[in-house]
Amino acid sequence: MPVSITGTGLFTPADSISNAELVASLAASVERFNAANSDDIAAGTVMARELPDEEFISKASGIASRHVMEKSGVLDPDRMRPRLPTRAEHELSITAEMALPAIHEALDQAGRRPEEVDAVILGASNLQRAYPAVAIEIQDALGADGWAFDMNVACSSATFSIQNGVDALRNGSASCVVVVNPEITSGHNNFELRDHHFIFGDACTAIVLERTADVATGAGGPFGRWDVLGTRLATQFSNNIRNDFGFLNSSEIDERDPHELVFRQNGQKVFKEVCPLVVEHILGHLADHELHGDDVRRFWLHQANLKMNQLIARGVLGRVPDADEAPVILDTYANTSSAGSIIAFHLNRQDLAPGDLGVICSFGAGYSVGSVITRRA
Ligand code: CO8
Repeated sequence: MPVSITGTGLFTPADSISNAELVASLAASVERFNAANSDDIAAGTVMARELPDEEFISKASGIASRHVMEKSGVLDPDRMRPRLPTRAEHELSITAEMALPAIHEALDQAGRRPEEVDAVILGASNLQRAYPAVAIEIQDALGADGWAFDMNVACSSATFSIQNGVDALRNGSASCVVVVNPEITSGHNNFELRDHHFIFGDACTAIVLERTADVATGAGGPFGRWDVLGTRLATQFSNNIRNDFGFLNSSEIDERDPHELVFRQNGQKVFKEVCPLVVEHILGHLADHELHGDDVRRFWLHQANLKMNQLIARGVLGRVPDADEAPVILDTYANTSSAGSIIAFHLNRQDLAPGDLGVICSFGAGYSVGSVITRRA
């Protein structure tokens, strides 16, 4: 049963932080930390923190700036994390708030009213709370019926939630699915260490999925209707990207280092291990559809690192792709976790012609890889 993407939406937070601003705040924080711990550092019981470098960030990652939900707290050397007002139960949660404009934009493109939605799948690395699911709160705010749930497969959450949506449409358990990926990565990034502080940014994307036979006339408008030819997911366990924040923290006997309760990674290992995994995944998925890399007009890849994307696209195409073949948005958004590949799709598909093929691909912690092969109708 054919399924189509009929709309996409994007919420971008107003606050943006340049590499220069980020490096200045971390440098001040590192100097204060090292001065406050000088005796322990001299005794070898505490590790001195190292100073960040602006040039390193742009060369190693391709990131120039990132959006965040709240900038002043992140840049305060005495805080180094966002300053978000606590909300009462009757107020809309902050992740639902960033999701709604993205969803409304996607529904407008699809030519659907909010009350026509009958499934909301929220996929994100950084779920706001244990329960009730934020997806259910969003369903309520939309005035939608049906069902809703939250899921987390780290940076691959968008493609994994798309496959869930496609499956629901195919098996008849929904008729108009919204997939939404609100990522406040700034709440779980480690802004205190130079290895991690530059990597992430905040954003939210939304996608509307429907059975092709049910699509509204003119759906997609100038962005077109995108038929889903196939989805494929894969996982392989690794501790190289890890965050031990969870519901058992307060019951654990040994107190954890706070840096274990936020994002951490062995970036070089991730780079080396994930790139070949993704290349093999995309080639295998294309081969199952009797397609090759050269048949694909555009790749909307997860946006973690520019060199990583070039290496992956080179593995699939056999040559370095240009920005038209594999668009880059991480220069101004950084790694927005699950939202990244969808931001690339949202901002870079209008110019393609009917019949053009594209691949959305996300990858990250788990490890996890997901791909969606899609064709403009
Ligand atoms: N300034 C100056 N020096 C630095 C800095 C900095 N900011 N950062 C690191 N260095 C130093 C290191 O300390 C190291 O020094 P030394 O050689 O003395 O030990 C040196 O520079 C080289 O460091 P690296 O080897 O780490 O540098 P790389 O060239 O590997 O680049 C990257 C680092 C950019 C992180 C790169 O490894 C990379 O992009 N890897 C891929 C990572 C990736 O894709 N990860 C996926 C994560 S996303 C995910 O799935 C989880 C979702 C969770 C979302 C949660 C949000 C919070």
